[in-house]
Amino acid sequence: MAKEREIQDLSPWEDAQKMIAKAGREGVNLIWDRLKDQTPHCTFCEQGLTCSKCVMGPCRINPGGGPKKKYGVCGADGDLTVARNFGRFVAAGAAAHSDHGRDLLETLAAIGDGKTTDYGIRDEAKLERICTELGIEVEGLSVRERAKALADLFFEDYGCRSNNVAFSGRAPQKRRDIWARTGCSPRGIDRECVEMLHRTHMGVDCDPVSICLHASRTALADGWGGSMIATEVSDIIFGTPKPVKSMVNLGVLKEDQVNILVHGHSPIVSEMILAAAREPEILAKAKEAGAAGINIAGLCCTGNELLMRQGVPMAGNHLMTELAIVTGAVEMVIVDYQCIMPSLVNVAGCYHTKFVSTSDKAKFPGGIHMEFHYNNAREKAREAVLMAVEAFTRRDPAKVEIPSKPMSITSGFSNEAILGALGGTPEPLIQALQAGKVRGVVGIVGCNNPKLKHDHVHVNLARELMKRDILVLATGCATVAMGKAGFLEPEAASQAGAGLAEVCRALGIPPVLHVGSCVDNSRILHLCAVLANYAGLDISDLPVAASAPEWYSEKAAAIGLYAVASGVYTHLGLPPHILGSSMITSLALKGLDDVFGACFAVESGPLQAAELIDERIKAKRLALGWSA
Ligand code: MSK
Repeated sequence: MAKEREIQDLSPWEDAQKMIAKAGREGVNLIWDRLKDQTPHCTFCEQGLTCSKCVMGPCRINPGGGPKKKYGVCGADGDLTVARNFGRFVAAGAAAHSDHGRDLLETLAAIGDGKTTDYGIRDEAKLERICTELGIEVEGLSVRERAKALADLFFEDYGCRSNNVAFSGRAPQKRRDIWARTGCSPRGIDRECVEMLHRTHMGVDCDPVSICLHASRTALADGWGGSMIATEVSDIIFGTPKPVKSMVNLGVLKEDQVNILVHGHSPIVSEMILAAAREPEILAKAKEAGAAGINIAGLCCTGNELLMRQGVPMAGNHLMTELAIVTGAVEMVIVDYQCIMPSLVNVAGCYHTKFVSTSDKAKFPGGIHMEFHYNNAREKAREAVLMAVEAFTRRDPAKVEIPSKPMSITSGFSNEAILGALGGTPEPLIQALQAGKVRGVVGIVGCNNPKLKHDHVHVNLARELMKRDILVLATGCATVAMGKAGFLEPEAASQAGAGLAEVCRALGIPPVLHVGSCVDNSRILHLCAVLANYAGLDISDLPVAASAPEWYSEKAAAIGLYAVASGVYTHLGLPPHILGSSMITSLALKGLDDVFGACFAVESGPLQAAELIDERIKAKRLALGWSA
């Protein structure tokens, strides 16, 4: 069992610390235990210098180790090996986001074709707006016909397009010119991912820089393609978020209720679970089982989706997923895909918790698989919720510990909500930026990583940026950290610098805005484009930055790269596995600035990271002729 001091070093939060201690007492193996078992890591892998892409190898490249291991069997050197590995890493992330987007698209098409009654269009105005934006003539078309036409247009974006993905037209012309000049204009989403696999096959693209540029193109196809489609189509089907109150941390679990945690990324399953849990007949069954009700709470990004649109409380982020089950109060964890640790099946097995998977793409041996489709989702959701009700009767009260009181938060800041708060135009934000009341805008996004103290960099970086009058937009697992720290309430304006505090108070908004899940980083891209277009600038001219302080996933790498390729300076708390190549490392930290007007910075200290970001914002402000 970890000692008290060690536990405090793992996470700053009371709920996490208590559950790590409980897991220790109850013999539950956690992510930190496994990290310890895996440490020290292989230094070749850490540096991106291993290759197992063909069976002439596997090879370990030692660029400085004399001729013997300088090259892989095929002759690839360290730079090429690192580039190939990184290219595939980014493509996997782009594929994950974009395949999530495709599921939303298939649901939209099913609505259009009249093949589902479980799903419909909740935001008809947004459907019309996006159709019109993308050149679909809506006059005379029914809602279903519009849905079908939009789905067909987006399906094209996934294919063999040789022109650009539809939403890339949102980017400023100057940005699109850069993409065209550098061969990075994103074409079909699947095309870019497949081409990356092709290029990195042995004997295809042997130029590390060329591979990195294609990685940027692949990432752009995610940001302006797959992720943006996922966000916009989710809004059309499930409603565009508007400010909503909710709660966060493990205290959102209810001792007297059936607790169901939704985990993963897509709202397709979680929205149905929520709807089923609100049905009177199902609630009656829960009462019969002795429960006061059914409590749905979120984990990770499907939690963010439900929180943004429905105000459903958040139980926790990535490093809290095992710990949520350790409370002994969770009847079911129901998942779709991405960021679901396979260990959850084992942790659930230590309690009465049912672990249910729902997608044929994401099966978990030892769990229960219930396949959800657009034509059976409501029925399957009812079945799943009733299974959780039954599990409630087998809960062991002696094992239940709900460790803290929940924190209140405000969520739901879609771009529509932000622009709405500004009176329908970006002008007030541009004016506040120009006047230096808001000195800049930074997106703090992404995951947790057990190599770093849980949420420590998220919280301390955001605190420092706020003090410096920098507005923070948060997505993904970072949002939970912000909520637990109290930053997602308007009262947190008291912790901001005078200028930002004044703007927040005038608008009644927090200094950290919850803007969604990880695909919703596309909202931030879009907002940057709206600001740049309005001001007649490129995105790289704006005093904006991004940060993924505790990232771990391939998806986060794709996000970071599409941010940089879109002109947004991006801080990472940990480096990707590229340090084995000084050429790729200096391209990431410096060279990309010459290509895209933005580059990466790596820094694990929150205050140092704030300093780097602030320096960049100052430089952008001065270049615009604004005060630093
Ligand atoms: S869930 S990708 S740990 S943000 Fe989107 Fe959280 Fe990162 Fe997964």
